[in-house]
Amino acid sequence: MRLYDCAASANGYKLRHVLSWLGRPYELIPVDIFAGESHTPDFLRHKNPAGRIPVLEPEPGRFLAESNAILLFLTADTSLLPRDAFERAQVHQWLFFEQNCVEPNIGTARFWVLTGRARLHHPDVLRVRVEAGRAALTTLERHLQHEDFLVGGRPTVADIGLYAYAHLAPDVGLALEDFPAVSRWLARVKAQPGHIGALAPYPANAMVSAT
Ligand SMILES: N[C@@H](CCC(=O)N[C@@H](CS)C(=O)NCC(=O)O)C(=O)O
Repeated sequence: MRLYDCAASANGYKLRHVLSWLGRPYELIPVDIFAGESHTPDFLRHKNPAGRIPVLEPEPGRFLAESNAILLFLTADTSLLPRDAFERAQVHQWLFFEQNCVEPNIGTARFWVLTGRARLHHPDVLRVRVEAGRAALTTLERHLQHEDFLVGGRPTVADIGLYAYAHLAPDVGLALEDFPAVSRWLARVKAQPGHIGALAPYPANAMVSAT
């Protein structure tokens, strides 16, 4: 099994996290997305027509993109994906929420801030993303005030999917102290076996210069 990935990607982090949690061996194929390696004709034709990582190659010649689709594929038939249809749908609920409300806001704002792209936009553009990220954390806080994990009172792949960008919120100025139930949940997920530690920083070729 191969994972096409970039060490600075939090979408990729989800997959490295779940693969470590499940103890599944894999070959990591680094893709320099900042040098255009995910937009070559071969990558677009065979790996992901969207030109993005992460991409999983579970067997030679079959490629799957979209981090949360890959999470669901990797956890099928494991204890991280509930067998009960309703609980499974709740896992989907949180993974859709992640792609709709968390990743495009906290993830995009963080990318802009940490690579110098924030200054290329009107300040309101960044502010809107950060405030939408705050709203997403508020949603999580409301749910986690009453739950130890997102679904069914035990760790599932939903926790892995949501952990990736939620734990990075401080990078865009969203203090986790303002979200105590989210903070306790992040610590609970981090304490599970297979935790992989910090995400790599953006590489030098991701940065935009000040001039
Ligand atoms: N919704 C996708 C987003 C993937 C994505 O945005 N990947 C970024 C890195 S985190 C990427 O490959 N960017 C390169 C590009 O768009 O050219 C997922 O969850 O996998």
